[in-house]
Amino acid sequence: MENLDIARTLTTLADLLEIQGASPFRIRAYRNAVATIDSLTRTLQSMVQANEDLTALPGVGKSVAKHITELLETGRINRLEEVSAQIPITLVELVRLDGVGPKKARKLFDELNVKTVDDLEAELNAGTVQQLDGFGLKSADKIRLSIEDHRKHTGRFQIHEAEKLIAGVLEHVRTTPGVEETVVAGSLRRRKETIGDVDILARFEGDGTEVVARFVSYNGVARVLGAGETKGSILLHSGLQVDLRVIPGRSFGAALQYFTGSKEHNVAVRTRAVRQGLRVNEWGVFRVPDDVDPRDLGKEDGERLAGETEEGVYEALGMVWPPPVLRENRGEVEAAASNELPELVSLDQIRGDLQMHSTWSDGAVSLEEMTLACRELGYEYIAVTDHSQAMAMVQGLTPERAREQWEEIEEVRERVEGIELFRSVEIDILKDGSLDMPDDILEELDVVVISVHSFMDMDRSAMTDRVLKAMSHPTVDILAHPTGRRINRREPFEMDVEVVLEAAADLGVAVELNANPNRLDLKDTHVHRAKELGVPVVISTDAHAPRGLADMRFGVDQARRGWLRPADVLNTRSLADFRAWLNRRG
Ligand code: DGT
Ligand code: CA
Ligand code: CA
Ligand code: ZN
Repeated sequence: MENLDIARTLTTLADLLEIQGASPFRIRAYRNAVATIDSLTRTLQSMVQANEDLTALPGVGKSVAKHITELLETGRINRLEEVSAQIPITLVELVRLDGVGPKKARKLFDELNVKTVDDLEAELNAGTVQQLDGFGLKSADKIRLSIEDHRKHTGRFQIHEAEKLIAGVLEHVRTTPGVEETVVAGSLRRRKETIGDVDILARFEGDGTEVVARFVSYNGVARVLGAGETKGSILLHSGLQVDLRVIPGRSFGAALQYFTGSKEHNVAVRTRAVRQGLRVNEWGVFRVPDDVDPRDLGKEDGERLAGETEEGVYEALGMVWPPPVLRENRGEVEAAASNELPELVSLDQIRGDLQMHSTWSDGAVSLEEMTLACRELGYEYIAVTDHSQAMAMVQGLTPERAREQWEEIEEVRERVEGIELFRSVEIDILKDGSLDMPDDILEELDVVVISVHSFMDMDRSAMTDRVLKAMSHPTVDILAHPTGRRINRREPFEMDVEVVLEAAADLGVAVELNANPNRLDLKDTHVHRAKELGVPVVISTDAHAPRGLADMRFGVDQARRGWLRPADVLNTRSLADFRAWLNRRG
């Protein structure tokens, strides 16, 4: 069982207890433990096996440690079963809807016997929810929208979740006798922001039955969906499906090419091949004799031109190898054929991080600790961007506190050598498009980062105008998480992204690609458009603790999916060149 499965089970228990009205301290105990588990680099399974004391982990007390051990040893938590005997476990789905908290879920259950999202939708349609105390028309509308979002998203996993869930499976397959190589294909290899299912390939000669049998025996399996000679399919406890194909070496490259996809990319590649009198399939590239109808051919008939390596497959088709992140049929097939693929940005080229938070607002550690953690990563410069005062619930900076923070910045600059710490604030774009900081402060900041955190349900033209007005303030450097989306949780707000990007180009404002895997905002196709318009892109983590700084790689993946070269990404510049950009307006 993976850490993520354990974290999800504890979250379910916490949600149920909260619906039940349990003590906030108990609930917080579970949630703190979940936060710790999320950041662990080792598996709880291995810790329990080694008889380690789980209570040594921050936020993990005796009773939570007992639950974890019980779950790992028996596959269940007794306490969870007791609680779910009293209130239906399906209510946790309701709590996760925007607009329904634990109290409302409880009320819906008590008064209307709503147990599932489907029940809730039926009651909304019947008009009964609107009549409950504390609901009303407006909140009913909001719930209706979040049900729609929920429906759209169920089934796809976020990339970081899929990565964590798959680690144990991969290890299990990799250590199977006779397996020479194990690789991930499909959308996860293309680094898509969400993953439907995970496709893995194992290189193995001969009958694959035993490889598949071992694959489906993995201890995280909730259900075996299929097991044959060359392929198997499993469902993990988390609901993630994993497909395995067992492939011999002579076809491994062709299979990798085929199962990496995307389907659209493959169709375009195959169409090109047919024009050249060639046939590509998951077993190789073959020359089709002129007088033969390809439909009469067996899977490996014809003269074999390639199949062992992926590079070989593309080469046989007259193409250079396109990085998997580009394989979406967005021009990469033609570019690979004319050797005009872009040289993509990579993680090691990133020289700074320009959005993160400290204890001055909602971050977990001090300005100095964040700075030290960034120096550890080898960065040359950073901006700690605490929130402005409109974000009152996280103690956003008033102008006075911003000035106080500058004093601390001075001290940190003196103590920490080898990295430049810029003066910065993540300034709220207020409802009318003005900035949540007076001009005298804005003028003295090194990096002005602006973003929307409120009134996200404005109509499209009002939101577009609001952001345009904010960007036109002459001190603005970076528009952060421009569309406000939360993957699988909140749709982007209504806004004309094209108009905003055009304005950014005119005004010399950069746009952020927020690397947090919950955001990835701007998304890949939008950063591609930014590049076309010549708008510089900044990849920032928005870290709220040092471990969040490691999210940079998720942002870089999306930048690569958007065809960005190092020159398109502002924070690949050297400190001197980045400073020159900051002074671009003279
Ligand atoms: P996902 O799982 O929805 O996140 O997306 P993928 O791209 O991983 O899709 P999946 O798992 O259905 O299939 C894996 C790869 O297999 C896909 O990217 C390309 C290849 N493939 C699957 N079905 C077809 C097909 O009907 N035609 C072609 N040409 N390729 C296919
Ligand atoms: Ca897949
Ligand atoms: Ca699949
Ligand atoms: Zn923000």
